[in-house]
Amino acid sequence: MCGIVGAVSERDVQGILLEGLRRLEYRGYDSAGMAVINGKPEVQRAREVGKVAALADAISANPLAGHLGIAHTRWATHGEPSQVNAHPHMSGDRLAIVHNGIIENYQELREELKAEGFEFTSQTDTEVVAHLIGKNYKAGGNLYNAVKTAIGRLRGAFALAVVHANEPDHLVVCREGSPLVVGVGIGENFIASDQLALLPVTDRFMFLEEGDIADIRKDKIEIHDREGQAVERSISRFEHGADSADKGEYRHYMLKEIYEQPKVIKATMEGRITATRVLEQALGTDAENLLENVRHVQIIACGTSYHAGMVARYWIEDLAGVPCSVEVASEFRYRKHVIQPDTLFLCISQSGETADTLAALRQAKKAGFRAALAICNVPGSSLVRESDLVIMTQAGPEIGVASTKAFTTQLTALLIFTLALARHNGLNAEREADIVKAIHLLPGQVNDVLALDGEIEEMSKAFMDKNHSLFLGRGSQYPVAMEGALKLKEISYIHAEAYPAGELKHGPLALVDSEMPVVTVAPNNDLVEKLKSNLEEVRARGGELFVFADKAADVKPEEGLHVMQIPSVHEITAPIVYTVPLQLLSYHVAVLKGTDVDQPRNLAKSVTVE
Ligand code: HGA
Repeated sequence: MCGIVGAVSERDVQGILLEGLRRLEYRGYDSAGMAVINGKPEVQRAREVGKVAALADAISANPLAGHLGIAHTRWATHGEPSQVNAHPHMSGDRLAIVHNGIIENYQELREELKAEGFEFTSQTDTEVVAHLIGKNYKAGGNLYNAVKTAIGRLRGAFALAVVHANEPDHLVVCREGSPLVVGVGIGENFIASDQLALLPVTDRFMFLEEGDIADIRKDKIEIHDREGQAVERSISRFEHGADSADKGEYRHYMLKEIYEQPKVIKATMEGRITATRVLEQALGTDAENLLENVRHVQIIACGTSYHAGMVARYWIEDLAGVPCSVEVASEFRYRKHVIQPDTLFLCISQSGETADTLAALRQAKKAGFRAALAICNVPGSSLVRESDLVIMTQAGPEIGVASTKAFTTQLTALLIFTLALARHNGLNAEREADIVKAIHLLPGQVNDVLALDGEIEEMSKAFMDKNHSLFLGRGSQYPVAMEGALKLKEISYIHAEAYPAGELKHGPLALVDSEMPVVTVAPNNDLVEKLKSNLEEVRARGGELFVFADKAADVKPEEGLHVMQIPSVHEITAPIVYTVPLQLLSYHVAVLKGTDVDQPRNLAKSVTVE
């Protein structure tokens, strides 16, 4: 997704902006650009399709220099990747703007501005914002007021940074649904989509809140909230290592990555949902067109990503009413298969280089399908390059071999995708709003579960000397049980099997005795009463139960029945929240057993071989 950088300083800002863009490359993008103000009456601008290196070459051939500037890496949502669509966009030759996000009502605004004589040179929604601000500016405002008035008319998700050659000593920025941080310097200040972009110039940051608008000068930062009240946002220091590939304060990468989940789930939803709606175009310029004609979804993945796909099948059939099949890539690619007409081929892979998944995609391309959608964590990977639509998870580098944050961000992305597809298939606005609100609650709810870490560590002692275990779930929690079992196998080497709870009596119940711990996930959905009967079946055979249950599910602890209460969550988002205690359980069992948590025996992170 797009990246924004801006700077106001005594020194020339061009190098700071370019380095910032390089550091945002990981987000994925198709073009890059920069605008700088240097005392001349007009803005200097450079834009190139392709890499930041191409922009750097263009700038070294035609240098831009100045004390105030904004820059951007674009991942197109409105209009193809091209030089004319690349940011910054301008209104006249003095006002320049960079934008991350989507303006939902851009068509209507564009018509209105065209009728007033504004000329458009791009197909982007961003240029509409540029002209809207330009119009307010001409009407006699200053830049700050012009931006403030303009954002009152915008619907969607956006972070904006705006400069005007007549006001060469400040930039005006705002955020609503897309990320933006202010980097605080000494005698200079900065803004960016992500702290990482600014680490060469500062380690002090202010996080703008939704609806904030800020006036950034080299020696002053003024922020107003949505209501127009002047507000202070506290300054925090970037903790070295908190985001980069080092363990920081954590004993293992896996634990660090489990704890990063509230943050990365938030990053994955940012810019893709408003308070009540999914922004379909955040899935790609062609999303609307492609999704309108999807009649079937075929999900292909391996390992943990396969479990994410299995959860998604419940969502897709429930919310969109579209038939969905899920298969592991290594099976799919070696059997004769029938691809239904108008199938969306959905591949999920953390690395985007999983050999079996890529082979399945390439094979399916020959058989024909409507479009390919990738859910992936690595921009520029083969999977991303070879797919028509892409949703990047924003998990950041995942070092632990056993996947944790990649899984929960895949689920977040898959739920957003499902809502977009469901809207084409009759999902009403009220139900969409209900689920989108539940998505917004996820970071806080995952934090609440992380607070149970000490209790889960205590629980893990019961698994230390066991050789086998069962994991049970029903409905969309069955794949969560599968993922829990996979984590325990991978890092503690305890044999773990997952079953849909209703299958117990069809075989695995024969295994249950006091040496077989049985882990169960029990959110409060319409299957909970049935699940409770399954628990009785285990209890009656002397099996020891470890149940992660919603308070309202009313599972009472007793001899041999350990209950960990999970805060109440929406039924649809429950699989994301319930994954986290199972990750922590496996982690603590592995630590107690003294295994190599981050690099379990025989396993590799990115499975690039068949
Ligand atoms: N809608 C704008 C910005 C896209 C964006 O934020 N991508 O991550 C455009 O298409 O240029």
